[in-house]
Amino acid sequence: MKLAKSLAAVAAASLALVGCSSAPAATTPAAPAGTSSAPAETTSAPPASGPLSITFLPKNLGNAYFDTSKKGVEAAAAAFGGTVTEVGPAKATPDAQVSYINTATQQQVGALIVSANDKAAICDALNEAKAAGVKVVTFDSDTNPECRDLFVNQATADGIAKVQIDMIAEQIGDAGEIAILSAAANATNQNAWIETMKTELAASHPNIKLVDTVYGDDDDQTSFDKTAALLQSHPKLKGIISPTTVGIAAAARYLSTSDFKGKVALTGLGTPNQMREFVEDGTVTEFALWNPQDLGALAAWAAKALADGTITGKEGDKFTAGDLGEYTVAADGSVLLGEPYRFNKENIGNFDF
Ligand code: RAM
Repeated sequence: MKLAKSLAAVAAASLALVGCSSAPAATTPAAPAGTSSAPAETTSAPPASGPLSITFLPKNLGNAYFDTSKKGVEAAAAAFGGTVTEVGPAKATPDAQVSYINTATQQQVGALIVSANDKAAICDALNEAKAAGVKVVTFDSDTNPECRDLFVNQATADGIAKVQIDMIAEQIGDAGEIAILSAAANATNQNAWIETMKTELAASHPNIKLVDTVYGDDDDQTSFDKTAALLQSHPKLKGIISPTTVGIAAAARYLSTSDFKGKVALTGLGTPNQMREFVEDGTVTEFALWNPQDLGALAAWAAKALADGTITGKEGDKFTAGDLGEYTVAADGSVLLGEPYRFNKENIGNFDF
């Protein structure tokens, strides 16, 4: 059921992306977008006045996944009357985001929406931003919880780990050597998923052996080269899991013209647009993701609710995220988008992101 719901939501959003309007597939009736809620009772928080200015800070620029997330942030901001500026480093290194955070603080923006390259390295800068009244929403890749007001999570670590282990197990007959091609070595999200994947392997797949984990730094060329190196150093490799949209696309490109095509399985997390040709040419059978546009939109609505004082980020706080419906803040100040969804040759044609 969840998958069906998720499919509808992803398909609806992708239709929106190509410009067709469609009925929202959200699970709950959407509240009218842009209704300004009653101002928060007078507290020490700075009052919300004027349109919300948002600084959007991805791990790095030039990643299609974050380009799609940004569309969601912009669509939400257009609905509630806010502005969005994207800034970000060229490389996804631990402290490369600090200077952008400091600038946003100096500019006294209303909110910062950030996917963290490191859970601790940007904390001082974020705490200064918060002290200056900027609402800090992490999305996609979190910091330590005390450094932000809210984390907008794409799916549970358990769900993301399990879908990837299930897919590789199905694709290699539940036995043999596998490796992981990850993003940057400090990425909070990938590291959490990798830990959970190891637990899942140990618990349920005694005949699959994880022989290596390498890091492509969410850089296309580095990921491509690391794929070649993995295949060289592990001649018995039966499969690769790449839990990053940059990594899986680069690995697929390498495999597609190599002798390993069809012999070494590749799965993980990818965007349908980047993976389509490799599903169609038989390099990849199945991979997974959530909808990055919805994730961006949810982060923007969360920032708006924080700025308005509708929520403070504590467990049980509720807010409406436009057409996506109502969300409740869980423990650790996180908000969950949904479940990962699997893409394969039967359904990939329905998606455009
Ligand atoms: C890359 C980034 C991002 C991650 C996706 C799956 O685009 O590493 O943080 O969530 O892959």
